[in-house]
Amino acid sequence: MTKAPGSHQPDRAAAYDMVVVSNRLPVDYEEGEGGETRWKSSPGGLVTALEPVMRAADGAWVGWAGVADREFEPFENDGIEIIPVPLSAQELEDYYEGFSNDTLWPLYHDVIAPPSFHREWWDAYVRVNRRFAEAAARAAAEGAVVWVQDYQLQLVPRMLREQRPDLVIGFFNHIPFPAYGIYSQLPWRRQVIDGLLGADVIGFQRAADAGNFGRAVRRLFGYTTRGSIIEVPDGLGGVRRVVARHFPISIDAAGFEELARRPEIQARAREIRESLGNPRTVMLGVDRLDYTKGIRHRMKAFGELLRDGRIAIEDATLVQVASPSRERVETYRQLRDEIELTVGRLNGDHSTLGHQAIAYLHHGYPREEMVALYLAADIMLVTALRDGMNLVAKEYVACRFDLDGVLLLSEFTGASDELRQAVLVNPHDIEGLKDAIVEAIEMPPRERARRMRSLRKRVIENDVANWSATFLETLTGTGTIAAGIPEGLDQELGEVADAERLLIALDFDGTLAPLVDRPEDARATDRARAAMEQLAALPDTRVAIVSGRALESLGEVAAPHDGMLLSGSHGVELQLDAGVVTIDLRDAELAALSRLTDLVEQVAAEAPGAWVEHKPAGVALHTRRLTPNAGVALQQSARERVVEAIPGITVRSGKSVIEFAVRSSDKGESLIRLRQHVGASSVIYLGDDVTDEDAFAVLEGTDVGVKVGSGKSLAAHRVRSPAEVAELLERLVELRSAARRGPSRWT
Ligand code: GDG
Repeated sequence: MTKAPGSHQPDRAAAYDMVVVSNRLPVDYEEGEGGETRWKSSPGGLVTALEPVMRAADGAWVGWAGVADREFEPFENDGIEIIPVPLSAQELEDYYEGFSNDTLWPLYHDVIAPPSFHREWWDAYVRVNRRFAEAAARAAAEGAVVWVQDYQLQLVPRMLREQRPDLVIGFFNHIPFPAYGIYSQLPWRRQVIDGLLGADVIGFQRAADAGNFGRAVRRLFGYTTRGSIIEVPDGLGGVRRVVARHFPISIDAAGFEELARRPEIQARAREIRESLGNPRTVMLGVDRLDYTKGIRHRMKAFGELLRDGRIAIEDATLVQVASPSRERVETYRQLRDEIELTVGRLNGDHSTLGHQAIAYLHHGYPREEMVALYLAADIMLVTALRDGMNLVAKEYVACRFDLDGVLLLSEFTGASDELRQAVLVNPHDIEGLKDAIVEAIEMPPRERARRMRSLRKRVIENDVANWSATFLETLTGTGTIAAGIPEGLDQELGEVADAERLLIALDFDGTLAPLVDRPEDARATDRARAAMEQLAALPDTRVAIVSGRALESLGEVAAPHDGMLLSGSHGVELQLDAGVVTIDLRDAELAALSRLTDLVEQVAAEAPGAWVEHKPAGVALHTRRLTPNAGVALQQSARERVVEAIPGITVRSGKSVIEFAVRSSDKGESLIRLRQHVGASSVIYLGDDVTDEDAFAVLEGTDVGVKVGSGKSLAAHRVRSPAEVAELLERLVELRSAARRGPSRWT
């Protein structure tokens, strides 16, 4: 390999707090006229999203420069350190074109094309993944966050963790994850999953992808999964909790809209329409030339509509941008031939001298031209047979600030989970597709505007900055939380308020009640109390308080009204409609409890200000009145003494409290029992403490989890403080009352 110098020599001792690892770097290599190295930024959505985070966090990007058999020194580009990883021409063939694009890509897209399995491709995949992992390990500072991108690098998380257990590791899969029946064809199915499980958070596009992944983990490894949590043995007798969840990616919506509002781009859009002969309807497809995109299906539907006379050639043109892609992979060459044959036939059959049926463009275009095309198109055709997300659909919507245009969207795209107001289609159903195209052509302007307004709301709210912030927040637990109820949460509350039977479960201290020095002084805010009473009075609606406090203490501070369900001592005690259910301790547990009580009382006596709370199956040592350092030291000493004296004891740390229990139970188990008791079809859970994570972990499909305050969390939403909790409950009263006017459906 030849070596070329970068634009500057970095300090090799430099270490970065945030490292992104992806197959391709966000810059393209170009050779200057005199043979010198030049770099051109390639401004994709991921770069736009991560740039501010990377600059603020002293970030580095590890990836391949796009040219084989060359080595480049690291260099700085726009405030981000670029660390190129070299690939030989042979590795490019085996790791990238072979294993990534001819094994994994077709397999993960539901075998639309047959995947090829070759052992030498796999060997190259392992080798190259190791090289990326080593480069990232060298670049990362102590405790840094490393975010690995996409299917080409699935082994990197495990390899990184083995070298650098101090790192916080995230992974995001941009393409689908298939059902087990398909995934299991992969000869290296265990190694790939094991590679991914090296991460702390594994992100997918759709909830269905995360579900497929969880099932594969259970089938292949037998690990326990609870909601989005996978319990992975840590090799030391304990478990590491890995989060596998959906984080639907998005685009720089404001950036696209800004381009769309430029007068010169609007002029260009008009020019495009004119050059097509000003047909009544311009239809557009924009895709990498890939067999997953359903380009042939849309052409077939369009061709038949012309043939059957449902569309006249003077009235409609299909513009198809098919940007060149993976041209060295045989399946892609064949696809190009087939598509070009289809375009030729269709144009031959239907075009006239004045009107062309399909304008087929096998080029890449600058983003400005893409935006002009989006503005020129009355109908955007996204007919993918399988697509992780499909950003083109979101880009079209972001550009249509004029509220015109119809998005026709395949239900096999990730985007269709969010963009419900599009005209949704099954691209395999050619008759259905034809009807949908005609429906789109004939859709009245008011209906177009109504749908586009709602689509735009979704794309603008969940833009790519939001996506990366949500992912990183789950990974690291940091981020600032604004006052009030975030838009996305409000929308989900609206949806869940329609549930047939709703359970609203709330933690007490720090959630309903602001934290105070003396636990006996804690009280729920007046607004929260009032809203809870109103909610509990509504049909098909139950309210529960789920606390770590013993039931007795909870009863005193929460002063629950009739009909409220209570869970105390992390689920050891439950107060359901039929009375209090407490677990009975066995003799050995009773003996352990008495020994435990003595020990913890002794520890507490050593530090003035510490106190012990007694619970049915354990004790809690509170250190809130001590200085933070003294509190930590006391908890540590208690932990050591108890664990040594009582084998098998359950230990749980909370905010300024350490708890020991002779019978383990947690808020997750408690929430499951409450859900069953109530027969709830949906659950809302709000909590602020680490012990509430067990409850978030058991939330399902349409449930809503809300973390109060900062800190690492599995909850999909966050609010700032108990004041927002009260506001949220009041909002829920409003939404649920509107949804539940009429007689109770409770049985
Ligand atoms: C993968 C997943 C997931 C295309 N032609 C040109 C051009 N493009 C841009 C589009 C869009 C992007 O390329 C394509 O993104 P998609 O999401 O549609 O599809 P994939 O390339 O398959 O991406 C996909 C995505 O990763 C992100 O996670 O959504 O499901 O398959 O931005 O505008 N851009 C320019 N000229 C072109 O000719 N400038």
